[in-house]
Amino acid sequence: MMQTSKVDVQNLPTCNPSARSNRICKFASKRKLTCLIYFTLITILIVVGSIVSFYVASKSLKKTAKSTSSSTVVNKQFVVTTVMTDARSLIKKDLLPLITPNDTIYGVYEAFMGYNSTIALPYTNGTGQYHSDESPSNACDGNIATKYVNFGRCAANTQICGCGSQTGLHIELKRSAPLVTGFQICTGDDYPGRDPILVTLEGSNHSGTDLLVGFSWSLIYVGDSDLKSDTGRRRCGTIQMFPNSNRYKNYRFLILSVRQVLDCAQYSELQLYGY
Ligand SMILES: *[C@@H]1O[C@H](CO)[C@@H](O)[C@H](O)[C@H]1NC(C)=O
Ligand SMILES: *[C@@H]1O[C@H](CO)[C@@H](O)[C@H](O)[C@H]1NC(C)=O
Ligand SMILES: *[C@@H]1O[C@H](CO)[C@@H](O)[C@H](O)[C@H]1NC(C)=O
Ligand SMILES: *[C@@H]1O[C@H](CO)[C@@H](O)[C@H](O)[C@H]1NC(C)=O
Ligand SMILES: [Ca+2]
Repeated sequence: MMQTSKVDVQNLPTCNPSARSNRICKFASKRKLTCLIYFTLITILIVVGSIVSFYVASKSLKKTAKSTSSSTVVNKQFVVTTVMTDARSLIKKDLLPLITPNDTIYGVYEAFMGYNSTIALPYTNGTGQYHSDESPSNACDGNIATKYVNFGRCAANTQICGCGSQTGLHIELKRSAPLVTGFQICTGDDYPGRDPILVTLEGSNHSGTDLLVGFSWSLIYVGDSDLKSDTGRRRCGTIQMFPNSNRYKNYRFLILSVRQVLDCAQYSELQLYGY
């Protein structure tokens, strides 16, 4: 759950009224209650999504999972877990890292799965920008010592519920449309509160400015980043695997929530895995 203990939620600064309204949060800083509702809704969404995708995965993978088909007395949860483990160990050994430093990366904000996004620019007045020394390409340079910092619609040093969420990047891959079946993200050098916790991954075969339009994107994954328990700075979560049968040329990775109410989201690396 969200940790808000270090932030006085009653006395959060008010939001910039000129900024575009947040589709799911509506500037939840106004009230602690609204903030709680925001995160409760997201949590429900993730739980339902996870259950559905695990159910679908277990159906489609049952044929290949010989070890479980012979079991007679097993509860459903056990079958699902075992099938997924088998599938993961089969898939993982041939996985390729798909992003290279030659790929084109665009930072975005005001971005939510299925909706339009806005291109983020280098930090000027601190609103809707990424840090000029900590640009989107830092997330895909293969170097854990460099990070990508995005303030979303917030100004630096504000602490408003939702800062850093609805930020991210989209990538135009140089390679021909791969099948992505996993991703991995790594933490930055400081502020555990900025770590992405819930994330989304979408794919698209559109190009150019169409990639800023929500309809261009199809959802591939919504859920955990695997950074929920903080294992330290400049550390990577395990590869998060998911069922997917659609190849795409371009990918959009967005943050739904970060660990704490702070001014931004940050991560040192994002890698996609597949074939
Ligand atoms: C990046 O592009 C350069 C120049 O086209 C090429 O030499 C290099 O092999 C590419 N690197 C990767 C990792 O694809
Ligand atoms: C920040 O800069 C952007 C682009 O230069 C501008 O559109 C926006 O109004 C500015 N915001 C504030 C709060 O000054
Ligand atoms: C999304 O972008 C498209 C193309 O610019 C625009 O026509 C549409 O109105 C936008 N939708 C929203 C909800 O802003
Ligand atoms: C995207 O394009 C690639 C080839 O460019 C194609 O193989 C793939 O099926 C397309 N994806 C979808 C979902 O249509
Ligand atoms: Ca990096």
